[in-house]
Amino acid sequence: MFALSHQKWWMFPVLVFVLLQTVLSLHASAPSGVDDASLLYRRSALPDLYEASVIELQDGLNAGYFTSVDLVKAYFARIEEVNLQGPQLRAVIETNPSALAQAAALDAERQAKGPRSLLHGIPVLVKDNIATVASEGMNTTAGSYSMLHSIVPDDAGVIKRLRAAGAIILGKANLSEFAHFRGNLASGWSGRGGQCTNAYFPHADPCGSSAGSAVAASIGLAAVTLGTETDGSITCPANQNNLAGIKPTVGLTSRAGVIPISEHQDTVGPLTRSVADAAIVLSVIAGPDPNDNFTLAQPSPVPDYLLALNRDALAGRRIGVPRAVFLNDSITGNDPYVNVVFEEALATIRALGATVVDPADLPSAYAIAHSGNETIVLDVDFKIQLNAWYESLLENPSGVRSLAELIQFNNDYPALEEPPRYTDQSILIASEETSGFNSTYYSSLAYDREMGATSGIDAALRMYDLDALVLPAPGFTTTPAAIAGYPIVTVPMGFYPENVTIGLAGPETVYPAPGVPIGLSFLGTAFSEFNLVSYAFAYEQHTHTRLARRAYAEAIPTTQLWDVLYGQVN
Ligand SMILES: *[C@@H]1O[C@H](CO)[C@@H](O)[C@H](O)[C@H]1NC(C)=O
Ligand SMILES: *[C@@H]1O[C@H](CO)[C@@H](O)[C@H](O)[C@H]1NC(C)=O
Ligand SMILES: *[C@@H]1O[C@H](CO)[C@@H](O)[C@H](O)[C@H]1NC(C)=O
Ligand SMILES: *[C@@H]1O[C@H](CO)[C@@H](O)[C@H](O)[C@H]1NC(C)=O
Ligand SMILES: *[C@@H]1O[C@H](CO)[C@@H](O)[C@H](O)[C@H]1NC(C)=O
Ligand SMILES: *[C@@H]1O[C@H](CO)[C@@H](O)[C@H](O)[C@H]1NC(C)=O
Ligand SMILES: CC(=O)N[C@H]1CO[C@H](CO)[C@@H](O)[C@@H]1O
Repeated sequence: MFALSHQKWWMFPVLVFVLLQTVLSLHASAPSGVDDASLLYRRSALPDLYEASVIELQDGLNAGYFTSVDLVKAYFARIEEVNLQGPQLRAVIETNPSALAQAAALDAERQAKGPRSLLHGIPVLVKDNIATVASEGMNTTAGSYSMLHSIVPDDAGVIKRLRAAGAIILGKANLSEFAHFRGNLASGWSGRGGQCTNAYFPHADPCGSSAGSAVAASIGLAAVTLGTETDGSITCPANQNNLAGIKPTVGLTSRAGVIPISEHQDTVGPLTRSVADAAIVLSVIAGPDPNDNFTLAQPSPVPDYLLALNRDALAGRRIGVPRAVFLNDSITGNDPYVNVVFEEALATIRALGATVVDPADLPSAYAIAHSGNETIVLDVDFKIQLNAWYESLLENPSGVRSLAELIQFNNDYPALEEPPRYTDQSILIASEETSGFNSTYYSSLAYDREMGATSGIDAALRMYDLDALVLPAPGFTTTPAAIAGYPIVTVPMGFYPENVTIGLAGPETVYPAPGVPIGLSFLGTAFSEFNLVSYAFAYEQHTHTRLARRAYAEAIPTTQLWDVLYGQVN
């Protein structure tokens, strides 16, 4: 079945909701001299930015109800409301000083020639490890002061694709510094950005490393956002912030211009409020890039992932549950409630016509749980690739030109990079101690491939004749896909109950906590995103879990397009 009719269908409840809000609050903000009926009509045509989909925004832009300039102003105001004021979510590190001018140009182009794509004039926030040319006004730092004011040689490959599609880069999102490859630090903390926190419970862990991207998407600080994953950094924040997230196959989306951990595992993907939005973004950012040769091996052409949005996609499919290790709380460390909601999700998947094959264990499950080979590969790759990153910078006022100098820089500027309780840089040090590619490295790399793919995900898919695997998103779920370079698509599954035992996640953050979201992940073989997106969409459309719970009141920004069009925001 086809995508757009469904999107119209599920827009309906949102429009009713907006209409109700309108009726309730119209008199409070109606400008004088405009009659109520016409205002009611105009206001009801505006999407609520907390939940607005790309299609709704695109419809409003095409209908002339608002412009991209209005959208950028509204999102800027929303960022300001909750980022440093209010609950200080610290989701956004900086905003784009050129965004309004870009929006105006894209508005004019829409008037003259129509939209270039579904992302024309749509504001996108990207993780601060994704490069944007400095002339535009923003830094690219992975959250580290060692790269402040540095000049990158070019836009990242995914940024070039976003710009070509007409998207507006709204700003840079906070992250776990160096994509959580610095030390034993709380998720969502960076020297430049401070501690990002979750919008579903005060001071809750946002998970990382794409923490700011996820928190921003969860409460509508941008239409959609981009994150990166090496092992868990898109799927875990998607899971913990009530979002759809796609961790693409390594080599589907370009890593050129992305501050690296490892070319063997890094990948760029969307974090969005719906699977449809994620499919729209992936369709734009996927594709070959001569500057990242891993992308040259992908199947051609890039699928139109919108065609995967089929509500009935799970009917007749065989979905496996790799129970050993991945559903064992004493190994995953998950709160027992995760498995409670997961069993309910399995019942839903069965009810949608799939055969749930349970268990469908990975032959390599225990080997993966006990292996240290992933760390060996990442430590070696990071040093080589980060050194190359510093060398590639056209200018770097901090003077840092290598990993060794980064470690020294952090120690030299403790007020910036080693404030109390955020001092650890043990991963940087372990990586610095490696000595390049040798036989240990190559055998670890081969072992990872074997455990993740051949004796792992691919073995289970083949042995049980499966279309995909399914697991709760938190815990150990991401590792087989990480070491195999395989995709994961995550969707909202549930929320921790009010009586969950609150745990500590970091010096300023808690997890689990009441109301914090829990996600469901679909896993598959290389380049199976199209099918995984379809299963995630079917599950999402029949559960609508995201809509069952909103962020806590103070974490919800109040500025709407209405305030830009007729109110105080300008
Ligand atoms: C980088 O960040 C600094 C400090 O926030 C800011 O002053 C500057 O305009 C930003 N952009 C560039 C390109 O340095
Ligand atoms: C990419 O190019 C490098 C050399 O520039 C080569 O060593 C590597 O094997 C290539 N990788 C792929 C996946 O083509
Ligand atoms: C879960 O893991 C623990 C620790 O490795 C092990 O003792 C236990 O037998 C496992 N449980 C199951 C059901 O496999
Ligand atoms: C890495 O994998 C090899 C098998 O190739 C295994 O013998 C070794 O113990 C593993 N290393 C670590 C650190 O786990
Ligand atoms: C390879 O290098 C690592 C450090 O990067 C070292 O621990 C390991 O012993 C080396 N292996 C061999 C076979 O020399
Ligand atoms: C929370 O409440 C539910 C019933 O509402 C109960 O089944 C569960 O055991 C309680 N959990 C804790 C940790 O108290
Ligand atoms: C856009 C924004 O709010 N940026 C802030 C991010 O955090 C840094 C460090 O606290 C502030 O200096 C920025 O103003």
